[in-house]
Amino acid sequence: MSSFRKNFQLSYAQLPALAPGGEASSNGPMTSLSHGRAVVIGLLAAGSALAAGHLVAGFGDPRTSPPVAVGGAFIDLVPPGVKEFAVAVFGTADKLALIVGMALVIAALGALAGLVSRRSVLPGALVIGAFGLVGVVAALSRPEGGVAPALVSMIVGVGVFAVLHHLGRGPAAPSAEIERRRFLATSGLVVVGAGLAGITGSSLSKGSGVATSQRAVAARLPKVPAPPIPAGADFVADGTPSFITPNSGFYRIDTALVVPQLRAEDWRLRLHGMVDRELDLSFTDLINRRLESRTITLACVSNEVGGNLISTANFVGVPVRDLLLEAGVRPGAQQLLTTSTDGYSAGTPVDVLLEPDRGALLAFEMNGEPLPARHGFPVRMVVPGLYGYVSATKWLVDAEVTTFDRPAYWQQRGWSQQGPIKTQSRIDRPQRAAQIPAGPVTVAGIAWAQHTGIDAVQVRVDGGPWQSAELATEVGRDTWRMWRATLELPTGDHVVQCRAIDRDGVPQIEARQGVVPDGATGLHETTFRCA
Ligand SMILES: Nc1nc2c(c(=O)[nH]1)N[C@H]1C(S)=C(S)[C@@H](COP(=O)(O)O)O[C@H]1N2
Ligand SMILES: [Mo]
Repeated sequence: MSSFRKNFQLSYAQLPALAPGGEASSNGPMTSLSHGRAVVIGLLAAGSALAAGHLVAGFGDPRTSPPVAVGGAFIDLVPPGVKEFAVAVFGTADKLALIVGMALVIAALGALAGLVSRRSVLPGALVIGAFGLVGVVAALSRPEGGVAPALVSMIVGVGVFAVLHHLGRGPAAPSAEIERRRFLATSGLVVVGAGLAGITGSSLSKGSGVATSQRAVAARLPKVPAPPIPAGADFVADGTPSFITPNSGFYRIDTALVVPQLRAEDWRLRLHGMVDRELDLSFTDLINRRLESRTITLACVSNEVGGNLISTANFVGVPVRDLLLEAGVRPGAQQLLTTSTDGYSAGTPVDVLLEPDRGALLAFEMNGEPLPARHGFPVRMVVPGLYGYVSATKWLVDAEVTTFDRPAYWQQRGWSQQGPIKTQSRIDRPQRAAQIPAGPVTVAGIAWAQHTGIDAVQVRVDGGPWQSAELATEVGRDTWRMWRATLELPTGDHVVQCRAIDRDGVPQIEARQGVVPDGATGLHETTFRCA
């Protein structure tokens, strides 16, 4: 029998001798814990459980780290409304909010485990064990599998709790001082050990080879010239974004709590389902095919009117149409169901992908670099004119031609099957609640109607007549278009609204609608003050 088990049993066996409600005292061995000590013990047990699981996950798949697996399961299980709410409140910081929330819950559970265990080790050990079990169940439910980290977490959590609990109740120490030092020293060791385990786990996870793989890909990127961006394509000096969004500033939306790590060398894609010939491609096969370079403005269906979930980049990749034609799509096929390595999926209408001039790509290059890990390395899909949720699968590993009765991730949660991007416009300057001098005021922003193009943007002040804005040089119909207008404004509060009109002469929808189920509509407006 290990000494740990012996200690555990010893402390437990002495329980009946306890005086009820007794506080920790130095001379009576095995009395009850002070509240402070109980909380410290619970927190340390929870902390070392997480650190140990994280360490084990670092040797394998970082996504099996217990809080990551639990967070991932949580994201997939919550009702869609909650996720909507989280994105609305926290925006792209929704993941950070979830992590902070989980840290608070874990700390509270740790403290609770200590507090219910002031006399006997059992209740707290059960709380920690149950909590560990949640981790195991979450790990089992994840596509990446791997329960070892969660099991180790549970065992270490319960073990550390039992050991500290035993020491914390002052077993047979010659004096209060010695007892106190022994407890502090052990707690200190636990903190250092957990810290080291956590840091080692994190650095192991980072070294999973994706950075190396990206460097190798960068060295053999085929040279496909990007379409030139004409001068005057943006009005940065007037407050619009730059025409091309740098990769570091490109908006990010996905359900992955930890960025999936997939090496180009390990990547394979099977195109199968309702096709005449299945295709099975390696990364090398992919980049050796006919390639296209396209500048595309990607937008998220969760973008509120005036929101910033929209960005533009130049992508290089293989035309999806080429692959579908080579595979031979069978009659009756409706969607291409693309799946990512973390189990996310999107369904893209096959007829859209087969349009000769659609320009859908399996992209591996973004603004001259291999795809950043956050944006889907090594391969993702991009389809001009469709919201990301129905088209832009990142960390792509499978593509199945099928029918619409196989709902993809967001369709299972009530979002629309078809996701064409709605014509929209946004005011970037003046900023909301700005104070600016009266007189000539330049209003500037962006407008988009991907795959149709923007024909005009109009602005209106304080409900007056619509006036034409000046458009920046057009780059293409698949990208946003910047606009500006200089207005003569007297002192006082003003409301400016903007409205985009697409290449077919159709103005954007003015009626307000939220983002569910197929994208927001309504006019963006900004209120500011001229002095
Ligand atoms: N694997 C995966 N791909 C995904 C998603 C996801 O959650 N997981 N989200 C989609 C959504 S909703 C959008 S808007 C785009 C965003 O791409 P970006 O993060 O590169 O801007 O990715 C799409 N591809
Ligand atoms: Mo999205």
